[in-house]
Amino acid sequence: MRDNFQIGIAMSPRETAFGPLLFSGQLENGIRQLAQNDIAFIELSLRKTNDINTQELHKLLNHHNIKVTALATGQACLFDNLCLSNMNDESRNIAIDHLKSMIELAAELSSGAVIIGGIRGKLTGSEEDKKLQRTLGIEAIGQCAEYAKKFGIMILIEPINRYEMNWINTAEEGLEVIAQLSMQSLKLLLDTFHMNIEEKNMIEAIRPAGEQLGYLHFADNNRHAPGQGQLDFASILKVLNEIGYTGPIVSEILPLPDDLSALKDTAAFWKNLDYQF
Ligand code: LER
Ligand code: MN
Repeated sequence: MRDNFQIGIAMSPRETAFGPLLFSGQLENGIRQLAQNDIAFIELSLRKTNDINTQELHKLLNHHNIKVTALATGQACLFDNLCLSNMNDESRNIAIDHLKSMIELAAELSSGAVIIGGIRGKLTGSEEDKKLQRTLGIEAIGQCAEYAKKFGIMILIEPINRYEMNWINTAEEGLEVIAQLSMQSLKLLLDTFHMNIEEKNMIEAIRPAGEQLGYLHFADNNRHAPGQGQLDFASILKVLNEIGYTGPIVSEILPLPDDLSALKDTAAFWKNLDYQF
């Protein structure tokens, strides 16, 4: 079963107040631990493109035989106010240019995807302003997806729960935007932590995504490693099998009780998996 997927863990090369990332500021240690625990993929959450030294990272990844699934981008909106729904044209264009550099970096790292989650930015102000911000944000996502085509990079739209984001909260809303833009380079990223808050029925929310599903974040309901909470991962894996999903499944989890234990909990979850479908 686990061979159907690219199993990974999300990390941040720089120390960050953004929580669900392991080994923040200790990338070398994190990569070594991935290799030692038989996990072959990493997702990198970057605030700036120069959070990493590409050549050094290449060496490290090659040495441990680890590949990058995707670059996550939310930190730029959270900490530097680079957000795609910004009504100010100049600020929004800086955010778009930042994402274009992320797309180039993803290509350099042979990573297949760039994630658009928190970098959308929260909609603010009057209802009219919010509507405009949404329209501008969707247009910006389209520009990124267009740019990504040249590099063979996938842009992943991630629905995020209401406490962190006020547009595209559910799988259905993500699929609507993907249908609206209708671009091959756009796919859906589903995160089980957010789904547990927003979806009426997680399984029935995953099913209609079908081939549009490009990526998954696995975290349990408490944002610990899968298997450390109450979510029914057997049913989730069953529906993934039904829709023929074979992409990345990345643990985006809190470093609890500590980084290494959370990594090992993820490794154990996949090692002990004995679901037969
Ligand atoms: C990012 O992948 C995520 O899941 C969000 O919680 C970001 O705000
Ligand atoms: Mn996520």
